[in-house]
Amino acid sequence: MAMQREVGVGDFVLLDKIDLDSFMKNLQLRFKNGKIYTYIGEVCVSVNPYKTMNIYGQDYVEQYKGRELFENPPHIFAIADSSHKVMKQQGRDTCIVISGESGSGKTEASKIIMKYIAAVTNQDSFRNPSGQKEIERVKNVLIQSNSILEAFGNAKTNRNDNSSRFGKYMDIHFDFKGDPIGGHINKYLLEKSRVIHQQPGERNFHCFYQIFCGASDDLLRKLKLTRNPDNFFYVKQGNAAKVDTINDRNDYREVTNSLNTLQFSKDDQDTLWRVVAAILHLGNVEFDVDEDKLILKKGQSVNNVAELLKVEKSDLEKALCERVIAARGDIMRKEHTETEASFGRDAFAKAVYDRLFAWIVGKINDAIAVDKNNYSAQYKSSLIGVLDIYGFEIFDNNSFEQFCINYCNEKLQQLFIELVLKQEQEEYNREGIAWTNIEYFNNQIICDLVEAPHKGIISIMDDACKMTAEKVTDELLLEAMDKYLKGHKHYMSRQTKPPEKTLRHKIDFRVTHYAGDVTYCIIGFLDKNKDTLFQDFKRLLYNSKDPNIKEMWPEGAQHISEITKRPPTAGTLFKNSMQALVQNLQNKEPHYVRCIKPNEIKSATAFDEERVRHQVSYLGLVENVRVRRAGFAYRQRYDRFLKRYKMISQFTWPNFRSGSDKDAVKVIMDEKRFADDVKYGRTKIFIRSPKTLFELENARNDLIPGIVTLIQKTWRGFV
Ligand code: AD9
Ligand code: MG
Repeated sequence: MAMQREVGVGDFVLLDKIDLDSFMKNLQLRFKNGKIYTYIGEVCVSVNPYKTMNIYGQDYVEQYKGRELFENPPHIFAIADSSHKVMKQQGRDTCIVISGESGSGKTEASKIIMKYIAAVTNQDSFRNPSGQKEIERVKNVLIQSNSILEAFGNAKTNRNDNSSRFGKYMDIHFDFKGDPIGGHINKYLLEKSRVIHQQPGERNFHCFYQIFCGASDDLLRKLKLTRNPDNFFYVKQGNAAKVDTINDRNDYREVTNSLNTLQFSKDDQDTLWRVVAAILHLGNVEFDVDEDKLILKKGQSVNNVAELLKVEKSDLEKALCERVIAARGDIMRKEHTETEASFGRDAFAKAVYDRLFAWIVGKINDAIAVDKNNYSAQYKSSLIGVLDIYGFEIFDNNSFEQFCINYCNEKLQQLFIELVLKQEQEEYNREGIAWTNIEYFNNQIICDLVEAPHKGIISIMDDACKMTAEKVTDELLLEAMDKYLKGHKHYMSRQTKPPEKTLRHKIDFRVTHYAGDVTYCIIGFLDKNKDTLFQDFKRLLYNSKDPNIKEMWPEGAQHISEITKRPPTAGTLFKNSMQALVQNLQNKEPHYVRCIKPNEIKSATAFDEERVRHQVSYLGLVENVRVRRAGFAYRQRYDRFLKRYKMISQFTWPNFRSGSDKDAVKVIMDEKRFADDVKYGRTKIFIRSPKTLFELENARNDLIPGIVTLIQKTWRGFV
């Protein structure tokens, strides 16, 4: 036990005192000792080590495979194993929800989980070598899909060098033996504004830099690029093309390998890099006004874009400088102002990238889909869902994207509260154990502030977007928000009282999120919510001679006069996707990994107490421990309990006398005088104090050497 004290307790429920200070002390002690994982019951708290840990090798896989949580020191492998075990043994769909702020280690955790699942499956299929080969292929493509998705969906931000700029939910399907047979990825709102703009110190998506560093001279020539990203406006604004922790050249090679493995044909890969290069050239297209007429500035960029996208140059020029509109039945051409033209070009670049990303995910899904030839449509496979989203973030400038990302984190926090509490409550009810409620902050109020019909921020934004463009501005949107949300405990702007000095008049509003205050600048919200792309661009791409590009833009076939319905806004689409996601997760047995970022400087040793304390608080981890304990530090099924502790009573060891498992457990606990500290549920024993558990463990440990000797003697008798 002394040993255990030095590195802290492996499960926070075993702490003598449950408060934030004791929690922090334990977490810090463990971090300093290289123990990055600690449980709260079945929830795994993980602290980003910011260094390579030697704890994910085959030896560790063997140690955790098929074991119960309490049999080994805390590890994310145990969570993955538990999820896999439940799925395999009970045929239930499970999910692993990984949450935590930006840079806390979610994406790494999701990859570790996938590798673990790959390592423990398909080990005994020697009787069916062809099946085994197929499973190996599936495992390989599932893992390799990561490098492609990260190249196109991750970027360096000021909080994380490899920050996920899209949400990812991946289902892995398993056959009845528990071996993976395929998967499916759902992606959520890619932060496409990054394509055209980056804050100082940040980069565009990784793929843009990989191409400069990794592509062959020949390919670069075809793409009309030189090795220097500084010539391209869309990738140079952050002034951070080189990142110490990133090797773009190697990553390019890895992505190419993965593309090959995932059966992206030569033509597909050709399209992919051509579109990326076209976006780069598009960023250098500039406009001018000559005698009141909008013109394109001279240069090669437009030619390059047209050639790379395989569209007619004259069509591209037209789409950049004017648009076709339908007004009261008449079709007219309207020349852009310079501002409209720049806006149109940027919207075009963002949309092209967004569609490219969606196309890539679609192709990955084709490659990882369950093979219909091997498994019929009726085949009932079980699955594990792994959720890795963008973490809560606060920057110097926060816009619509941060608003969506932080709302997504609110939804997940809400799910955590609901499921963790609901599960506990249900368990106590099911087992017939009396239950008292624990106080905690319920962030439903913030979810409502964002998503409620009529009076939520998204709904107010949508109403503003329905007005004609000339009438409504971002400032007016803010006024409308103030009108509806004035006095809301989690909302504030300068118009609300008392005046808040740090907010800029008429352009800022603040949301008090569960994880802290975030000030959003309203400028750009309306445009980003409307997410308009002129039909001319859609038609242009639909007419591309590249069949892949054409396939990405099916709605380009529509004529402007046929478009009657306003498409749903970006905010509403995101809200709907979040609600669907939560519903999906609710139907699965959840497992949780709660990631914590130990410091802001990516250090392997620094433990920034204030920052960690803040995260522990807003994640509600101490409340989680309290709920988990709710007077009961430990609960276990009677049969499992007996398996572990039967040797401490002569009633059950060496021979079980008579009666049910529950009766036997009662006899043990009475004998050891623990009766006052336990409650007997229908199928489980609930133990109140961790001390009782320690004493049970000690009693067991004291006996084990004797038992080993006994067994050895018995065996010697045999040989
Ligand atoms: V974001 O919300 O996508 O911005 P994540 O996903 O939470 O964020 P990520 O997994 O990308 O964070 O981790 C950030 C960095 O921390 C990684 O690039 C690694 O350098 C480092 N990290 C995280 N977890 C581990 C780990 N288990 N072992 C070693 C780690 N390094
Ligand atoms: Mg991530």
